Amino acid sequence: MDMKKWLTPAAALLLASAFVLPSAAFAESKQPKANGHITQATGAGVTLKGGKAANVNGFQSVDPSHFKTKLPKDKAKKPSLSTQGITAADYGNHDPSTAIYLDLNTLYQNTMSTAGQQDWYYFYAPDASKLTALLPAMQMVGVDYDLHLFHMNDTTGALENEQYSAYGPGSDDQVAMVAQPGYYFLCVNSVSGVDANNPYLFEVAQSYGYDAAEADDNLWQARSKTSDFSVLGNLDNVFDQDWVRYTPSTTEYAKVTFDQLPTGSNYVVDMFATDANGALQSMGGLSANTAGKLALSQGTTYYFHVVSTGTVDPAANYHLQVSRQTTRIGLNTIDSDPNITGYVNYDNGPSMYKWRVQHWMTVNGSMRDADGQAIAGMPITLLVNERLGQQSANGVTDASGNFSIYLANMNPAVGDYSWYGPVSTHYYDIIPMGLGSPISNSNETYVTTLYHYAYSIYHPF
Ligand SMILES: [Ca+2]
Ligand SMILES: [Ca+2]
Ligand SMILES: [Ca+2]
Repeated sequence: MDMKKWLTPAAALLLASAFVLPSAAFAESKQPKANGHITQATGAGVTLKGGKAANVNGFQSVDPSHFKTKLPKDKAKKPSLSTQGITAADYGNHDPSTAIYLDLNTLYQNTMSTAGQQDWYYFYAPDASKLTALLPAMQMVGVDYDLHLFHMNDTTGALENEQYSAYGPGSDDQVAMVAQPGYYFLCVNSVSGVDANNPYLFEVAQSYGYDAAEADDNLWQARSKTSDFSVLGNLDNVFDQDWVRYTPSTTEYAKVTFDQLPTGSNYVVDMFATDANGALQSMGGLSANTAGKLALSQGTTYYFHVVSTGTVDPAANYHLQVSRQTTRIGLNTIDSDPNITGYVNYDNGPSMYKWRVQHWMTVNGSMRDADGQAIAGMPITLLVNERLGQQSANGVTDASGNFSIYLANMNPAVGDYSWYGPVSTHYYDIIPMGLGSPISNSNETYVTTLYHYAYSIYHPF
């Protein structure tokens, strides 16, 4: 079978990033075009949809004996590939009881007659295996068909374990199911528009040697992970897509590693963030044996999507890891009113050096990870607990991870403490100051104390 004639080209895998991507590994290098799999999440704007309601009555009223009688394969109703551009034939298979028998690993085509129509098929899985149903996107603008896959309960005849793929117009649909021997049903549902002149193409592929996370071939089948996860999986067939879902419980700075790949493989992992409208926004991707670091926001759902852009090696695993990285905020200098600014000691002990401030202050520092790598574009908040109230100001790290935060109007100090100097007595407060970011946990904020200068009184001797 020549898969290429019905595979859609991959869309751009890399779009503008909404996230901080400090590692060169995340740079906008072109990903190779996919040609060995169906690409369904074609970049930004794939809206998450729930499964479309199909023929609910039909799901529960299947008589298995009816289908067993059809086991001599009803080839007469099978669309013939020799008839390319099949005309708008209506095979009348619009509910489960009129489903047409399919062979596995065989490419079919059929046409929808009217919008809202469902076409039903069934097939037999002779052994324990993985089933992958494929439905390339319709080319007519706005026409959207979805896929629903069911196992049929041999005893009751009910269609169970519905798995679906409900990507929007222009996106391929694909859904997988780990199967035991038995009958399975496939519904192609025209959920938006219809193209009565051009057929839809579809196939149910069978594969073995799949990983433990299957079936995970689309968003709705994505495996949910918690913080600091590591996945060992494989691509068991050329269409296999492995989706992982991750919603951080706290905002974090994470390292994404994609390695231990089969020799010579062209596996990639694409990353997406779900926006406020539920649409996926591409964050870029990683090619083989690379890693990158990025900030992940609390409560945002991220998806990781592993595919091959070439061949697959079912015997070899890939490794995908997302691990939280520690971060560190460093203080360089604090500038303040020129009359008092400096790093001074108001005590006899060498450990009592502090930055002295009055009227205003500018805090200069940097943010880095445990590897010393600069963290760019990260908001930093400055908090100062003056004796007369708390103040705050904000800044953002630059490309080198440096920040400079200006606090314009400080309150007067009270003068809790005094220091007897050679010419005058200085009165001042000791006040705490902190620096933190959304990705800093409590151990990773920077906290120190300052001398908040109040006034001095001259003494001649
Ligand atoms: Ca669809
Ligand atoms: Ca897999
Ligand atoms: Ca998969």
